Amino acid sequence: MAGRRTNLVLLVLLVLALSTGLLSWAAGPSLVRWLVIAHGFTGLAIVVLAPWKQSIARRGLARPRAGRSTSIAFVVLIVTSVVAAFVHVSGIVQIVGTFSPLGIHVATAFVAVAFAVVHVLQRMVRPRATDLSRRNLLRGSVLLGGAGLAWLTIESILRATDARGARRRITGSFETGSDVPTEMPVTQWLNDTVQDVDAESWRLHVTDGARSYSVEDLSAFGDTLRATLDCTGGWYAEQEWRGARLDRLIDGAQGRSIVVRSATGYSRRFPLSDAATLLIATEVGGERLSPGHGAHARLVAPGRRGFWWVKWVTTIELDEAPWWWQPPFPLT
Ligand code: HEM
Ligand code: HEM
Ligand SMILES: Nc1nc2c(c(=O)[nH]1)N[C@H]1C(S)=C(S)[C@@H](COP(=O)(O)O)O[C@H]1N2
Ligand SMILES: [Mo]
Repeated sequence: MAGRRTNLVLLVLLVLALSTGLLSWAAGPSLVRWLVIAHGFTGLAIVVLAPWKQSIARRGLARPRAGRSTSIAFVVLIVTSVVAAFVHVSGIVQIVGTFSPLGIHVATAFVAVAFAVVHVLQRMVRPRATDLSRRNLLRGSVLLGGAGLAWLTIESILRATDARGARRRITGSFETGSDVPTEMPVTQWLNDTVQDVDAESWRLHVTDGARSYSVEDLSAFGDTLRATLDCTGGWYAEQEWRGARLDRLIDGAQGRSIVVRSATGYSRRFPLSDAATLLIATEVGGERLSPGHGAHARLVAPGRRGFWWVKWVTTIELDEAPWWWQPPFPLT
């Protein structure tokens, strides 16, 4: 019956929405645009299917049984998540941080995943070979077409009305404080706290060769870089960064990858071949970094999302592990 197929398609779309969302955070500049668009398509396809799912849900709700409250919590979370996504896309609410529309979108989507797992296990549906019939594939293309049309309609309305949403970057982020570092948000990935350390005694340690640098040493390198910090929370800022290129700090050191570690323990690992494109910054916009933005040294990682831009850097380690030997996203 048709309800079974609708549920199966929803399952595929939920998995795709979750994976394209997460992959868009991990992707580099060449892929991110396509992942964000694919994410919009899958999310909108779920919305397009809502009327069909609504009649299935009505039928299900008419027969009270175990799993009912899970299903209801799941609808509430998914609807909240999608509404928050549309608020973000429109650009009408300008909050940054945990309670930004995008923050709410992602948080409710993550919680919804847990309920989705329970819902699907409790209401398991079996795929059949005939689900891949020519007729159903045609239906699938009509659904994709519908999602594409919805996407184009939304983007055209944003452009035609010159809404703030039309000025989203390819990652979906909004410009906030470019060239005005004091207006750039201070954000942490999860639970790090701002470090406020005396500049005189502060040192950056490079483990291989046991070198260490003071703020003045780093600043004296005078390397500059214009780069865009793009937070997965949905904002970005382009700034003029100044400090020391990472390859100059580790000159001659051996290894396959570089771990850039914060005083807080937060760290990210990079391929050694990236060293010349990375900057250990001591200044932004012509001023010393503020504690919030990572004083006395923070990493500038052009083309990578904000969570790679380690703040309060105190150690740089080289070793033989490959760069991908780390959790895909920081755990603190
Ligand atoms: C957007 C995602 C989804 C939402 C919001 C949603 C919500 C609901 C709600 C509110 C009900 C009625 C209450 C109940 O019977 O538990 C329901 C029923 C059901 N759902 Fe879902 N669901 C979603 C996705 C799925 C998926 C992916 C599957 C399976 C692969 C599925 C399978 C079912 C089944 C089999 C029923 C029972 C229908 C009946 O008894 O006639 N649902 N769903
Ligand atoms: C699994 C449930 C999810 C659903 C149903 C969903 C659905 C949507 C929808 C409908 C949009 C608006 C698309 C548009 O109008 O172009 C959207 C936008 C967005 N979602 Fe999700 N999403 C989910 C999970 C996630 C996750 C887990 C992430 C991140 C890890 C994420 C990140 C984003 C981002 C960054 C945008 C903004 C894209 C833009 O500005 O064009 N989503 N999502
Ligand atoms: N040590 C440490 N560095 C960190 C983070 C963190 O939580 N801890 N958050 C990252 C994230 S998610 C972003 S977006 C940027 C934010 O930099 P800003 O606060 O200077 O704007 O710092 C990155 N560097
Ligand atoms: Mo971030």
